[in-house]
Amino acid sequence: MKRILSGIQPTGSINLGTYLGSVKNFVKLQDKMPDYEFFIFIADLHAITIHKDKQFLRKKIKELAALYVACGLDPEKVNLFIQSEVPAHSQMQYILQCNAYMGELERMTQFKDKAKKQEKGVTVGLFSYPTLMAADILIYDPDYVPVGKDQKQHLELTRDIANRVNNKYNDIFTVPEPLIAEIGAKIQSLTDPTMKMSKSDPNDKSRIDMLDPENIIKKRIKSAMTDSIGTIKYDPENRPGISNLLTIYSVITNMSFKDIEKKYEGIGYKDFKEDLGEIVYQELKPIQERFNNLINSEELDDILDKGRDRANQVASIKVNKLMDRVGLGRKRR
Ligand code: ATP
Ligand code: LTN
Repeated sequence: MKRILSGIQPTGSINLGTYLGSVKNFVKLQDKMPDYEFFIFIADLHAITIHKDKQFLRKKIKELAALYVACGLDPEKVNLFIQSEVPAHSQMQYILQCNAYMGELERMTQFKDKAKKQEKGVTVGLFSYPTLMAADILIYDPDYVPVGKDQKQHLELTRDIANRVNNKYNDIFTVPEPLIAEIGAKIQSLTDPTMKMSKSDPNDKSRIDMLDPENIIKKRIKSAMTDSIGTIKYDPENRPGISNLLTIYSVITNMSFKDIEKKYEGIGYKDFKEDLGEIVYQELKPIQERFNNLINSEELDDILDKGRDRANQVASIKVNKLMDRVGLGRKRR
């Protein structure tokens, strides 16, 4: 059976950018591609590449799990699991590190951006992060990996490593394709529309979190940065602010930019923003209700147990196979 795999780091509260650029897309794919086996995980090992408080990390892992399900991922169709509960990810990472070069990792723009922000020094984990991501992926032989645009470079590196290991060890990996949504692959910050909406942005006003209450959701949209032109027109190069709001509108309603522009001809930002605030709130409200029912439920633990068991089953076979090809230990029987 063909496979699709992706993951998100539990580094903070999930925001509208991650939801529209990533989770909503997983849900669409799960329904559109019933012939594929899905693996969607919580990348907690990735989260500790930059120090996290223990209580905070535990809380965010659980929250992300509940949000996945609340957003519509169906545990009957998707294996949902926590990365650190599948030891093969770390084992596989080590072997891949021995097939990746310092120069390749030094070129990663996410590493360069994040390294700049570290006051207490850059960990080796942050540097080698893309090899863990390659391990996450290659273990499961997925055909497709749905991600936002910012992960494209990591996917390209994963493909390079896969090809290199395939040449050395007799075609052991499927070389995966990224699946990047045409619209919504990059939702920008509400306060600086030239930057992506990110959970690690210190300015809370830059984003809408999935669990934000109605008044905050509407306030954030109302105060989102636009320009002084005043017309509702999609033009990301010259008018990133209003274009970002149009993107959010379009991904949620499935309306094309042209249709939205037509609907708001002669109407100003104030009314448009009021409508958009309501649209975002109506999208998030049922998700928040489901989240509240799930977060402390046994059901959630059962889902994660089942996902972990299936992931371990697939992953341990793969890592043992690679260890045999490399010549590690004694031949496995
Ligand atoms: P951090 O800020 O901690 O680096 P992040 O929010 O940038 O985290 P993740 O939560 O790990 O990143 O991203 C999960 C998925 O969501 C990835 O596929 C990523 O490409 C996508 N994503 C994250 N932010 C956005 C955004 N603003 N627009 C579209 N997709 C996004
Ligand atoms: N690096 C990704 C999260 C991530 C991931 C993965 C995505 C870790 N492992 C494997 C897809 C496949 C991020 O920061 N968004």
